[in-house]
Amino acid sequence: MELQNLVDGRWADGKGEEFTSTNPSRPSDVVAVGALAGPAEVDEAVAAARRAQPDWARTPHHERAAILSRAAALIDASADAWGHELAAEEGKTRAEGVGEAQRAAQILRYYAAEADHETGQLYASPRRGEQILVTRRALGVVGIITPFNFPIAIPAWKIAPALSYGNAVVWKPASIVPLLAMRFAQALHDAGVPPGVVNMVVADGPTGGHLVDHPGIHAVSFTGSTAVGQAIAASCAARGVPVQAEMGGKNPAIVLDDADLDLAVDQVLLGAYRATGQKCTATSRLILQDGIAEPFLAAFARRASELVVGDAVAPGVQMGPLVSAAARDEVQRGIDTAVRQGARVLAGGSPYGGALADGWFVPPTVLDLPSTTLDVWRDELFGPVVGVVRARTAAEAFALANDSAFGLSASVFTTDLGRALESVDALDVGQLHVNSESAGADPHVPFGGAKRSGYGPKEQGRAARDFYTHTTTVYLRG
Ligand code: UN1
Repeated sequence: MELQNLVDGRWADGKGEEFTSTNPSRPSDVVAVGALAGPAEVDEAVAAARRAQPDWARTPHHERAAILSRAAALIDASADAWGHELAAEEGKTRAEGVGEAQRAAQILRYYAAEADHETGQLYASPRRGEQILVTRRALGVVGIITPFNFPIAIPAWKIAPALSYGNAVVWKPASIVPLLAMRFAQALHDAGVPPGVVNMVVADGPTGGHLVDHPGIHAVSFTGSTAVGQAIAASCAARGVPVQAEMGGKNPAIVLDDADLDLAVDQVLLGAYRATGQKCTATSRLILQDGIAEPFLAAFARRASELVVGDAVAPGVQMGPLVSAAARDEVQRGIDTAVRQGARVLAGGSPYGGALADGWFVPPTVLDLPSTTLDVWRDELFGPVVGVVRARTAAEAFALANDSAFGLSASVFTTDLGRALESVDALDVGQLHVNSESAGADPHVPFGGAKRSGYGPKEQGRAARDFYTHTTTVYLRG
């Protein structure tokens, strides 16, 4: 597949550096090849978006919604094919890829339905003959920067609300997954998004910086690493540009001594190892209350070792590779450092030999930690690695969970409603899953993190409307 960019409704070759995306399960297989976009194309895209946006905002919301619904139908119809391509380019399993495509369609339908909802409020006025009306308007042109790990769902949950509420978009997807980005942009284009309303530039980080710093941009939405998110937030804040940054996580799963053991094992496996642990919401810290710790760990380590790891597109495979050689090396280094610092390997831990040695695979890994001072307990490691500590009481478990720079998501496993409610009070996180895995997000409710996991307004649901619009308060007299 030839890598191209969509600017002002036209597909064109990039003018930047040559780039090849490959299949992380079989890195000699090329997925897409071409030239990246550079700053000049970002300038063209921003100019096109600025030209197109006023008319898009004046287009009746129901017409914009109909386009989003058409895009959803196109994606649903392609979900199987896209799921396969996603697995081949990104490394999550085919089933997860299909699920992600369907999720993108669901998100588009949610924001299409926004056309049927109220858009403002009417207040009484203290003055005779006056009403006060609060209306919403689009921000203008939004710069959108998305990560590799959800190449269509995360773009959908940023681009769909941006478009539904009347904004135009310049989108820079992660350059490592350009094929799925092109598929998504093409679906929007085919559904009837007018030229210039959605522009996609596949580019490297510095060109992304050019987009963030562009004077023509009215807001920025970013998902990715904490370091990049904080730099983007600082740059936007300095210029007074609204910004939302969804960043890293170090998400705990707490298993209390009254938990349903089988359920907890099943769910923590999903949270830790689906998508090869490459989710900001993945479980990477396991806090086990004394009493349940040993039976839980025995079952969990065995099940982790039994997961079927292999080519992400192959039937029956439960975990694919990491996205790149660099990602694989970083995760393996993190495991090796943990072992040097005293961690005991209960599952995984060492690189694969044999057929899997050629791809970017790391085994599902469980590390029993001597203390919470280890790097693997503190720093995000974007991969299938879980560190385990024990707690005497529920209160101690909650305190260990909160002792983190991050606050994205957490799981608590208990059959005691009182303890579940205690966890709601205790845990400083954006998403709390009681008796379910730490990942997952529905389109109609807020998503985002506390502390270093998030900056600015949250995403999705009403929160998305609040971010992608601002209010005009109209003092109305006849
Ligand atoms: C999910 O848990 O299904 O980049 C979504 C991420 C998050 C999205 C997680 N922003 O992993």
